[in-house]
Amino acid sequence: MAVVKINPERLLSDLDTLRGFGRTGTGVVRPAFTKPDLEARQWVARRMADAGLNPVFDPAGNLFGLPDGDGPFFLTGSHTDSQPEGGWLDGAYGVIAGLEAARAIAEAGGPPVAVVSFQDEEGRFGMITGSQVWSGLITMDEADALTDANGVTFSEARKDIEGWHSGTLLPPSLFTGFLEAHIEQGPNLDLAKEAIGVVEMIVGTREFTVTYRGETNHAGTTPMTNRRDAVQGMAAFASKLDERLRNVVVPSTVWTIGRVSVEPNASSIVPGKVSFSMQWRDGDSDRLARMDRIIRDLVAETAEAMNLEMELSNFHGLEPVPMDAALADHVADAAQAHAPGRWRRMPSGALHDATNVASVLPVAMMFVPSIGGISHSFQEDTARDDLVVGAEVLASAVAACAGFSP
Ligand code: HGY
Ligand code: MN
Ligand code: MN
Repeated sequence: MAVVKINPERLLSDLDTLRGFGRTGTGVVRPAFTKPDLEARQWVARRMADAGLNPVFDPAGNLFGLPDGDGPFFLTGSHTDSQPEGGWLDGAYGVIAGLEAARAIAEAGGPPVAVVSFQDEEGRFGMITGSQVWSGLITMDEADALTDANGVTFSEARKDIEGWHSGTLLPPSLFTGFLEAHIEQGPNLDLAKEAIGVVEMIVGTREFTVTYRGETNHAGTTPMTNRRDAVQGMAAFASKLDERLRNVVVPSTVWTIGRVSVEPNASSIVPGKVSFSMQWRDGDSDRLARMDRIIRDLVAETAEAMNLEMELSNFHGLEPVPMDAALADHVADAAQAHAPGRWRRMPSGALHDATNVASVLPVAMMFVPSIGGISHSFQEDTARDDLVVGAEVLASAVAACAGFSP
């Protein structure tokens, strides 16, 4: 495996600069289309231009760094938007390591490589929204109707980039394949003291919002036997869920109630309404479907038992996606070259833009370790040596995917 030399100082310096946009303690607050996100996007565009790439925004806010010429080009990158409370490397690592790979390959006399920062991977408005639009999996109109937790629509939010974008989506035919580097966001590599994960597949997910409506009432004068308490309904549902899923799930299956809103949300009022997100993930489509049935039945059974009205809304779903074997083998070869014996093939429990891009291009992914497996948290971090080794592996793998061996 021919290796490509990167510039570690340049890589780390760009990562540290990107961290400054929306920096909050050790993490970042940079949700899609917020001021820090837009400023970060403009800075990444400038760094793409510094690397000889032409920065192009599309109407969804996806930012591509395109080489001169007609292509097609191999594509690498990830996203720079963050969760409401995000880590400094989630997505950002793949964009900057991708930019470093493109620069290093060009400096080694290799072929031009394109770089992308997809918009709203973290789903402020939906679920990996920017790459879903770019891959043609949802229309721009469907995306525009999506709203965030405060009711802001994607359409309203993207008005801020009105004058930036080219007006059209770049055709997937401009690219030959996509390789995304990302932090693992889980504990496996860190525990095993390994440096690289070669991703074999990305799990699928299902999600919807459950709303229970009961009766708002006085917390002091309403007898316990006379209440229609929406929060008690959610509690009853949650307390039975693990047991109901026991015979369907496997150790790698996960399910989460992550967002809860209570109305009127006051300590002296029996809550008449609760809305909560119900999300589950697994590598098997059939298992996701069986869990769907069990979860819906338990939502309804609990509503019935506690005299609550129920509503399901905000449905999102992604099927599990296998990585392209040939591209994954290039990643494995590069891992062996740069981190011999310190890499493994593994699934991704996190969702990524590669899931959507796989519908139009061959894709692969690679991971670097997350310290303590922590992510989607201000505490997210990766050792700087691991950041460098990962970028070396990415550059050599992208070179091989692009048919170049220096
Ligand atoms: O939720 C996810 O797995 C991704 O990090 N947005
Ligand atoms: Mn991510
Ligand atoms: Mn994330």
